[in-house]
Amino acid sequence: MKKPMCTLALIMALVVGSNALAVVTLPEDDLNPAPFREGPGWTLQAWYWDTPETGVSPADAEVDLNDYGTAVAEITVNGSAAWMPEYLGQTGVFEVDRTELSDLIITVPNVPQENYEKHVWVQMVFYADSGHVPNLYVIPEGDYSAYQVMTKVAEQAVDDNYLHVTYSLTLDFNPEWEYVFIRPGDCEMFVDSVIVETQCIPEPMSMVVLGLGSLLLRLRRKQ
Ligand SMILES: [Ca+2]
Ligand SMILES: [Ca+2]
Repeated sequence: MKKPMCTLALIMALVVGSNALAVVTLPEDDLNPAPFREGPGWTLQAWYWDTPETGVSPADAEVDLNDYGTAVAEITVNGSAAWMPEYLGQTGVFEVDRTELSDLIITVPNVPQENYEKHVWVQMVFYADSGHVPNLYVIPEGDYSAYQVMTKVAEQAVDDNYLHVTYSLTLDFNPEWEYVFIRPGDCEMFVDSVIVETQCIPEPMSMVVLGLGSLLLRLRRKQ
């Protein structure tokens, strides 16, 4: 019985070791990292839109730590929406104007398998008139009828105008991909940056089966 325990300890050490080595450093606005950062099934994608090259829509993630595909941020516009190189002291800002029916929609690909739970965590820096805070929704696999409202979990000022706001949501299933749908509350919103993190949690049973499977495989190779 000693051998399996040693193998298990080795696997645990490898997992813990590789996590401890990986350190994510983002350029800016990472004031409230997801509690599940760098856990299993985790993704991170971020947009800053700070240069004319990145200040476009749709835009691939500028920081892309998503093993399952490339996340895309798109400002959908009915009237007009504009990228500005600078606005009220922040660099590279997108205007998303509800009175012009514009929204910011982020598509996040994910692990293509059935899992039993999914976490979504969003940090956003923006300015809006009269302290308005936008509404955030998660739209699983683009099905608008299945939308879920994200909960605002933290808010802090980054300067006289801009707010850093954190939103969280846990789904009780795992869509293969989702929209993070950002809609200003009946006003203009000036978005400086968005950081999205997700985590798909495998079922406890399949974790056990996976663990046993790799253990058996290792034991077999040893023989
Ligand atoms: Ca900024
Ligand atoms: Ca920016």
